[in-house]
Amino acid sequence: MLGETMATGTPTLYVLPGSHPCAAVEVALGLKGVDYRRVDLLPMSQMLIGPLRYGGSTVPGMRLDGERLVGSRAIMRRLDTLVPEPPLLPAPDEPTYAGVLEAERWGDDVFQAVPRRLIDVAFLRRPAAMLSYTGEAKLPLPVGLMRPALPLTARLMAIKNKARDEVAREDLAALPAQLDRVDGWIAEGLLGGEQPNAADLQIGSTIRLLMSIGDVAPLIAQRPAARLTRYFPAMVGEVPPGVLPAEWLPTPARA
Ligand SMILES: N[C@@H](CCC(=O)N[C@@H](CS)C(=O)NCC(=O)O)C(=O)O
Repeated sequence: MLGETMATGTPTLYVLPGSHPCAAVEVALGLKGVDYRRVDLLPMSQMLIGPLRYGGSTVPGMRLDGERLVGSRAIMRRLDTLVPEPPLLPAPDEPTYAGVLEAERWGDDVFQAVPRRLIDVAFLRRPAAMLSYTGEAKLPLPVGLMRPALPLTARLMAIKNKARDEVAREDLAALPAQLDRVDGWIAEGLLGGEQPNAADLQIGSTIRLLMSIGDVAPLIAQRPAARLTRYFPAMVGEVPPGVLPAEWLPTPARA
């Protein structure tokens, strides 16, 4: 159902299978009861298609009548003006307003890239794992045709995201402190409420993707941060345990 402040048409959301900021926006659309058309893009094709369809080269992107929106935060802001209830941010005069905005910014600018790089490095080692993330996506190519292209796609994605072994090792070393920060925000009440805010969706979608990496999930599972995944449908896709070298992983005590 579309709200009254809505333009007339059904929005179109452009996504990549498995993309966590896309999952965040899809949950927000669902919370607000906005019907939308989803277009599943093939990895890397968004660089060609995105500029034409929604004016950007990353996903999520959205077309809303003539309006073009790029980026999960921009789409979240627009959804709040389109359909104000339930709001994705506290009211500006509430004490948590600035904190939620800052958590959302960090979730987008810093934390979002972590599972992207870790998964890219894992796909370089196990390209076939990429297919598990396609789930029910309506892709323009049958899976059988995609299979031979997986190793090259994995390489291109890793180059695009600057994902290399040493960067993945740094990401894993930094992860416990990042999870402490998320747990701290939950303890403060900025995150983890009954109704998710924009920061819950931004950070929760990243936690959910991180937990699809078999070697990383045990570092998170016992933490409050793991509960942020409850706003989302079950994750489709998995990198099996053992793909990332054991010596890269922080010891559970430090995680
Ligand atoms: N931080 C932005 C960018 C999102 C982003 O980088 N999305 C990835 C997929 S998770 C993407 O489009 N990757 C393809 C590329 O960078 O070419 C947002 O939240 O919208």
